[in-house]
Amino acid sequence: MTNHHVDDFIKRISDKIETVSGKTIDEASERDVYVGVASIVNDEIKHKWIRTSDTYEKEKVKQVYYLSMEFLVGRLLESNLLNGGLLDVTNEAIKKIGFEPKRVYAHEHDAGLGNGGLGRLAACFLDSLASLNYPGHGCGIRYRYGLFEQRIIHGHQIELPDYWLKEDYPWETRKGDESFKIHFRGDVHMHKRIDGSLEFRYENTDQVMAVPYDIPVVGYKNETVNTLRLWSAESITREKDYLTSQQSQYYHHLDHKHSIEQISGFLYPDDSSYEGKELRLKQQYFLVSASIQHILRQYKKQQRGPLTNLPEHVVIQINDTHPSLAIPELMRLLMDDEHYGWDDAWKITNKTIAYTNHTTLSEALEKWPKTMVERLLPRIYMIINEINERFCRGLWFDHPELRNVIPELAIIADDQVHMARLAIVGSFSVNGVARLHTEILKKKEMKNFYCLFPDRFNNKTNGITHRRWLLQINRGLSRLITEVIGTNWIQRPNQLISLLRYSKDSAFLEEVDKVKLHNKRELAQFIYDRTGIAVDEYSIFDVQIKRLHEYKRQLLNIFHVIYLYNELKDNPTLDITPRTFIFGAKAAPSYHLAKEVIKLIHTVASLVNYDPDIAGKLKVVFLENYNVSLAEKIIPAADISEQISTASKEASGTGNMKMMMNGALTVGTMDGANIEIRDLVGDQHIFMFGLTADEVLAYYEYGGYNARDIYNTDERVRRILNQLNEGVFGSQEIEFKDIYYNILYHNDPYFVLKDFDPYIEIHELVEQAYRDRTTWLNKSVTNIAYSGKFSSDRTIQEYASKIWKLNQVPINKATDEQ
Ligand code: 26Q
Repeated sequence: MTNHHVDDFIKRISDKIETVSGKTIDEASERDVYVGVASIVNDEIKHKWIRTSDTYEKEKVKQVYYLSMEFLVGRLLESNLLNGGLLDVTNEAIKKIGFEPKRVYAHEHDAGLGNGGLGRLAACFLDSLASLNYPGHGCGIRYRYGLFEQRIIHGHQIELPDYWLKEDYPWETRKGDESFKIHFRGDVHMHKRIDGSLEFRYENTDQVMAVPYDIPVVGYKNETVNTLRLWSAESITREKDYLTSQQSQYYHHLDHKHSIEQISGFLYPDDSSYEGKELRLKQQYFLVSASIQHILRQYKKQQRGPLTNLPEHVVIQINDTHPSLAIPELMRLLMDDEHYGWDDAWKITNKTIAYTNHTTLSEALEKWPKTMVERLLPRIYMIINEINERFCRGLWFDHPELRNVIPELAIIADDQVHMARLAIVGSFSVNGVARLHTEILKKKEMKNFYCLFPDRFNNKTNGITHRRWLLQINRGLSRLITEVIGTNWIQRPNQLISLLRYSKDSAFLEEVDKVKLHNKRELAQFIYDRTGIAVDEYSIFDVQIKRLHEYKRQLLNIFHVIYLYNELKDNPTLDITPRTFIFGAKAAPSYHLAKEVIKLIHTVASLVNYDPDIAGKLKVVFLENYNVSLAEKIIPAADISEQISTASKEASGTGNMKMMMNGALTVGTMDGANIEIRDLVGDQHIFMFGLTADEVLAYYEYGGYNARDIYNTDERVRRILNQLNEGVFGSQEIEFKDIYYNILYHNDPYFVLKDFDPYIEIHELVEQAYRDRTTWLNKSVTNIAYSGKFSSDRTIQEYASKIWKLNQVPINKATDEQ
């Protein structure tokens, strides 16, 4: 970085601050600098953004629309600077004017428009699409409140609203003139047209405006800027309607306006057990109707020919079943507005929509009461009904062997609309998100559908953007990698494999060790600032960060901690490698047991952290409000990545990939993408343990295993469970009877006790391995080297070539005349 460059940039920042904040650079606050830099980035992006959409439009290229109820984008300034090639110069400039870059970037509110894996995946996909020059856009909802903010008070989770828009959000542009009307409820009237075809008219509907807010998605050092379009619900009522109406109607109007704005009011927290809330269904239809109307209007405006050609120009990927109403909505628009007959409309729809499944948990599958759908979306219900009738009729006549399972396949059955079934029947591709997950879908969960449509099912193992999750958050490691293998890996993450040549190079390993230590030191400081807990930077940083759910088994992790604590209490001179257990997890507000586990982690923490017998050998840290920004701080410092879900339950996992890429070693079950990580690195570079998916599924077939047997025979387990039941943790009357009962009286549905012994054993191997620095670092580097496969660039390439049939469309650089 030349000084010249940096000084020019400082000039730019100070000019910006003058115009935007009306201050000189000397008067500027940290926030002024943030606002100024963000505005500079917007200036840089503007032309590229316009040129990108012009190019797609003029060249009539095929485009993908990624429909998702969630986009967990996190902060955007630093990643936009990185992708725009401005990060280094900005960092230098900010430092030179006396500010700390990280603190400046932290002024951006972390956009939490997602729950976890599924929402973050959508954000990573957008980054890869733009970076690989693919014409692809996101469509989502501009929730006024993102996922709740978590506070911990006396070990209890408290939820606070996340009003992320309270300060100006610099990345969005409102496009009022591109709004659409969305209809709910009302009556459907049928008329015969002169040509004999049927016409449907809707009357007395509730109308809502969907107003788009666009966010630019900046490609990495290219000219592409794609769009994330988030819809906001607004009332159609204007001020003058208040005037003309009677006074007594005033509050009625306000009330109405308020209920409409509720549609994009807040993001529903995922408790992985499905609950049919009408407002959620409204949100889903709102997203889908606005997005499909937008897609069709673009198509027509660009004169791409008759809509029968739609599948050659557009592909719509639906992120889980949440946007699966896209299927009947596209049918509705094609038939009612464009006057296509059923068969043509069905062909178009079926060739345009593709569906990604993210779960096999049966309790999480979406189902809506048919009466609710019928009342809220009468025309949509008619169409779903027709899809169902035609599908079931086809089954009856063409597949006599399936006649007795029709109730399990029917889209409408037992008074409910089964969204996964609708999604499979209405789309041309159904994909799982890791190899094992897809196999389970094909062989178990969706077996009959797989028999019917074998060609539809395919796997697309998840990925993460290595730009954010390595290049941006771990500058030290990235620099080191580039020093030995050059910069190619940044564009071609698979080239990280070249690191294998250095995996036994002691000078290199030493540098890797230093970087990790540095990252751990920074995290240790952060932990101290936030919690007052002093952790040993030489201890093993053992990390489990993810939503709290029984199947993810944070409980197994904390049982391990209690076990070690008991061991140390029995024998205080025990020579163990010091460990720091780090947790981050939000529990769904209504998920009682999950909240109990949070309380347990805190109780164990307060016991362990201050016990003189433990002498700092164990520390337990729970970092509150786990979100994208917190993940960015923790992941570069992780030594151990805990991926310990009950086998068969975690569709893929993506935190496993993020930590692997940052040199952490995985302690994991044979579940989700862990298996693919193991296949790459080999057994000697990963710590796998526990039941396999086949074993778990076999147990379930026979009603589970006997948890009490383990309680009776394993005294370590008995001791822990009794401690939960009797409340020995601390002097408080804190006890954890609900957890105790769930395990012993509900027969340990997630096999915590069954996997306890192998888990303890594997951790003993971890401890031994950690003591041998060279071998450990070799494992760590081996993991980094193989992590390139888990770049979402690879995932997106696979979607693009196998499902979407999409071409890369590089955007030309602006010429001087333009
Ligand atoms: C449904 C109905 C009502 C309210 C909320 C929801 C809801 C919201 C979000 C249901 C599920 C989700 C999110 C699911 C999710 O994140 N699944 C994860 O997806 C990742 C990306 O594919 C996988 O890596 C994880 O294994 C999977 O658990």
